Amino acid sequence: MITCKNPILSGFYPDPSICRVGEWFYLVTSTFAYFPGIPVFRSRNLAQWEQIGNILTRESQLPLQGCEHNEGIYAPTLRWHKGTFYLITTNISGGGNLIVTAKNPQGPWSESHFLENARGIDPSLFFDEDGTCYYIGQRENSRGGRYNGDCEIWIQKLDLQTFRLEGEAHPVLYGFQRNAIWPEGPHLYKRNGYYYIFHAEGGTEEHHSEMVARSKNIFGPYEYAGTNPILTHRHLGKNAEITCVGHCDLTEDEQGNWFMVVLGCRPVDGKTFLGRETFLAKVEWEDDWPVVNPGVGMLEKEICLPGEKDNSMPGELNEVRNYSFKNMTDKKLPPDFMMLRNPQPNAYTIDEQEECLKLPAKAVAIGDNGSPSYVAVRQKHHRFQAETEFLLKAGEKGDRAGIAYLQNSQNYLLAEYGEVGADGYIYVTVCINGTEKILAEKKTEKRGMQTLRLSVDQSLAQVWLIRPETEEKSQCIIKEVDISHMCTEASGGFTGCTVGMYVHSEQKQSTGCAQFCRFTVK
Ligand code: 6LW
Repeated sequence: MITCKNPILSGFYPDPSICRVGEWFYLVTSTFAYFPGIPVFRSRNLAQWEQIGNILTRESQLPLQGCEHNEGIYAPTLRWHKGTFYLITTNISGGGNLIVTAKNPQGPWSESHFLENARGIDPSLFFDEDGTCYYIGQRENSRGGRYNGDCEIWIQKLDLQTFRLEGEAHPVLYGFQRNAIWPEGPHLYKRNGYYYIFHAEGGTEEHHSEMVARSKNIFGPYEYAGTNPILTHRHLGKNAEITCVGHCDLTEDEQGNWFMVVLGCRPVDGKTFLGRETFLAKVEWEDDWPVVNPGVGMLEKEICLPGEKDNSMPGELNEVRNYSFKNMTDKKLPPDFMMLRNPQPNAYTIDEQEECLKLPAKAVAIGDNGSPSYVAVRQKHHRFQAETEFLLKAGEKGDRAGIAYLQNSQNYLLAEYGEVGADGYIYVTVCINGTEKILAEKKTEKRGMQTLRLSVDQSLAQVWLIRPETEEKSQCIIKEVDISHMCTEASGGFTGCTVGMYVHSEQKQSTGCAQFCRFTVK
């Protein structure tokens, strides 16, 4: 037996989808405007997960130019059939529903095959026993009406040779008929002669829930379970430890045990900074209906799994993430690093000689709709410190480098170093709903190598200038920044916060850059 801690993926990992091939489970989540798109993880015991890559790694697969922070990649589904992995998702701002395929989940993944005749979002695939592939998704209700949550779940045959839907589209489930909004995130399974549709409902916020319906015929009519919603935390209130639970995907292990991955949030004092995270629950079947975490009916912080601890896999939540850019012979960023939209080939360099990550001072600011010099990881804890050691090689007046902490293009915090004449300055800037405000501007004693630290404790942040050689000389630049505006409840949208290295220039064409030799999050 092994104890599994929830969430299994902490931080911004929404819309999880899972599939198993032999002894390995694979898991993917959505990524919106971040690049590369769709991280892929593997696990043998469902408790310990290792990121083995990203699925959409090329601009040709994932055009994100000009997309808003909450556009780009929506909910994906990962499936395996006869030796091939299929990943289906929606690029909401760049071509709609698409499929990529691979023999190995680590890649290489194919170019995107856009499904020209598939409307809507949240696509999923189902392979029936005879090998026929079906598309199931959510779309605006064909009965007309505005896109106000009145949607339907529909199914259609899909030809995987031509990537075209074939035959008739069958709407099978509607929300408004039952006074429910946003039926979405559907997945289709077959068990004991029944087709099952699991789908989310109520919107991805605090009314989120998971429903199930079944039919002997793939195109319905589907009958909802009398026990619906089979999973929700909405009755626990907005201040429950885990909220917004819904949007699940199921898997069966080699012994025939069933599990679901599902998204949920962990607000503190009504504020969510970590976005929607991935949780695991057990599923059992009674009278051919699913029961989630029998006897409990909700997500649990810990669940007991049948497997064993896997010593070849990383621990649970990485408590310290220490990235040094020395000896990086493959010159590629670790897979958990992300940038925004479509970074150009020269967006970063790993400089072996200087043993650093080099980011150019670009005129694209973090709130702009382009691809700024921002290389980030997800916030995984309510309290954390992000620290980086870097050298700014200013090319122009107004070049700055440091740490950015980002919710979206309207809400962020910057801790930066810049030079004016012979002097160095530390700047702390906050952006609330699109309005930037400088909170601190402090002269430093020393130019050259800088170490900046951002400390976050729920909705409060501090910025420090660290003197690694004499810690007592470290200087608190600002002691109490209110970052409440960075929570999902205030900013809206689908993503959690990220934190990373950031370089910016006020000038259009700076030749400046910053060399980061270390980035630590703990
Ligand atoms: C996802 C959909 C949703 O595709 O949010 O609110 C979208 N519902 O199911 C992005 O996560």
